[in-house]
Amino acid sequence: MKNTDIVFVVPSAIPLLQEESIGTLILAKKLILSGYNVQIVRFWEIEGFKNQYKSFRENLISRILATSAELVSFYCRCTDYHICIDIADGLKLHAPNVLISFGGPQAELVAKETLTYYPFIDYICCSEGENTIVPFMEFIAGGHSALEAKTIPGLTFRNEHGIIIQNELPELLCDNYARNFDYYDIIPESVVKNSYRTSIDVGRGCPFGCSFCSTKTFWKQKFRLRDIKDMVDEIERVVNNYGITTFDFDHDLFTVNKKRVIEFCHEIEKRNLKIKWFCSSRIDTIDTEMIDLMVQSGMVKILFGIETGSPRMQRIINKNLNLQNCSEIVTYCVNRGVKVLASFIYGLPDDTEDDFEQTFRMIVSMRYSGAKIMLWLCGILNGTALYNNYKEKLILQDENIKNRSFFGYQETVNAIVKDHIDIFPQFCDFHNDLRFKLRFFELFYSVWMIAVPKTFHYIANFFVDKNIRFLDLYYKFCRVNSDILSSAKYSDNNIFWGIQSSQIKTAIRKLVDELVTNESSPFTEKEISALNKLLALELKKIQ
Ligand code: B12
Ligand code: SF4
Repeated sequence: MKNTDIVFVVPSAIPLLQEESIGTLILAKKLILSGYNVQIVRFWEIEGFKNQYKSFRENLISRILATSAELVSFYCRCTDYHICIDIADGLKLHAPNVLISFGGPQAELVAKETLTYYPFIDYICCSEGENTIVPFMEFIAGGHSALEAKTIPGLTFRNEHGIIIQNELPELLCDNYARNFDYYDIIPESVVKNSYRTSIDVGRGCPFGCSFCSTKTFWKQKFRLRDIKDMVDEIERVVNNYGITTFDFDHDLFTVNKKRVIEFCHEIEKRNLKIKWFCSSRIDTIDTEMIDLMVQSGMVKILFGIETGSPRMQRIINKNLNLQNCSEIVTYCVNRGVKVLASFIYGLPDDTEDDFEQTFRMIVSMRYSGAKIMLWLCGILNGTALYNNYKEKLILQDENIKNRSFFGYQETVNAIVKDHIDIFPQFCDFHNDLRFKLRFFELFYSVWMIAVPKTFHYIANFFVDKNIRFLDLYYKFCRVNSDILSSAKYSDNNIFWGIQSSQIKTAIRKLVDELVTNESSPFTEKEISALNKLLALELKKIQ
């Protein structure tokens, strides 16, 4: 190829391997092997990133223009979609002849709407690109006529009459797919040098159908696990060439096929690879035999999406986990020395207080079994059943854009969100009494279970014994601390939401005082003294 170049723009926030976009690296390398000139521009490379949006935007546009590329491809996730759109707009203004394409998990889910709303975006590349990236580049290099565009699977484009055409999606890679190339040579050397862990593509697609999940839609619920030998070859190469021995497996559900997971573990052991690895799983696709082998072959961390402790809600969100097995599996992993991340969603549309009480109790019991809890306020994503049911009820608040996006509140960029909330549901809220009441739940969790875990454990055990609702403890916390909570602001790197440690201590103290001094307090004098002792010790440790 002579002059045609492509620039991939990726929203990697930190110069570390685990932030690299593997999909982009694979596509970039494929193009290089086919003779194209490729550059990858990462957000973190650009001055102004994260703190000065306007100069970041200008600098990024200048950086892209300096490459004189014919095609600029943005990797799009929901959280930065408005940013990608805003930058594409500025880019087209500076260089009307540059072609702009969007790819990645968010772009496909709103492909038609995106081309309808934004004339400056030329193409959306849907689905996985391994088999379409080279034909797409050939098409661009050959003069990009709409007639040829029809032949590229997964492409969404405007034809010569301006009508938006969506080609059929490409056939997805087969199960057991292999890759006969390495892409580490196109990652900046400093990124590789400074990283001790990396992500690795081990397969794609989850066969389940949870109502809140958009990855199952993007990967078409087609489960694939990479060829075992090919995967372990890659791991071995990375260990030998770069000295990196910790791997995050990029798969929504690594453990679907027991036989092949076992095969993988044996292969790692056979080659005597001393690695540490992390994967995502479901409680009902794993058993103790698998866990033993996984631990032997280096698994040190595992994520279980449990979402809700209510069997009723398990059915409603179509997760359908048998909750009886949850604590057993989590405890087994913890006892084997594995770090367990147990993920829960709160503020789900159909959650009742009874449902949430069950979730709350499960969170507490898992936390004290040794799992690390991940809490997510239910967000609504395109491509989900939840979106289909709630799209008419979405409400946008500036505060939400701020909380959930890379750059905080930006007047101009947020106008993009406000104009078309149908493609930005993740920034929206919906009316729901319980969800509103639970708006301080993450803060409560951090304050109690992280800052004073022993005190909380004491109270929790007491509540279980006396059959008192955990939720009432949370409500009480909110009531006695309404002054502090009203000033709480979400802050990215502060688990306490911008509240000062002196306020945290006061908030904790106030609740305990309320619990023990109240006339109807269920605690005896002896229990109060034990509780105060514990609390005093833990409060001392808060800086
Ligand atoms: C690893 C990972 C990360 C890594 C690195 C991500 C990265 N730079 O790629 C880290 C940990 C940094 C990360 C962060 C986040 N992530 Co993430 N992440 C993933 C994960 C698990 C794997 C991504 C991956 O490598 N997939 C495998 C590769 C091969 O696929 P791919 O990247 O999609 O690329 C293929 C296609 O998209 C396509 N393609 C892409 N570009 C192009 C371009 C062209 C021209 C063509 C033809 C094709 C094409 O072809 C590629 C090859 O097949 C996915 C889940 C998943 N299973 O995909 C979530 C996922 C992408 N993440 C997601 C989210 C929401 C986030 C966060 C916003 C989470 C959060 N709330 O903080 C943050 C972002 C942080 C921020 N502040 O913005 C969501 C996105 C949802 C959406 N609708 O957009 C996903 C889908 C998970 C989910 N919850 O559903 N993430
Ligand atoms: S949430 Fe997990 S189990 Fe459910 S569909 Fe998504 S990836 Fe699959």
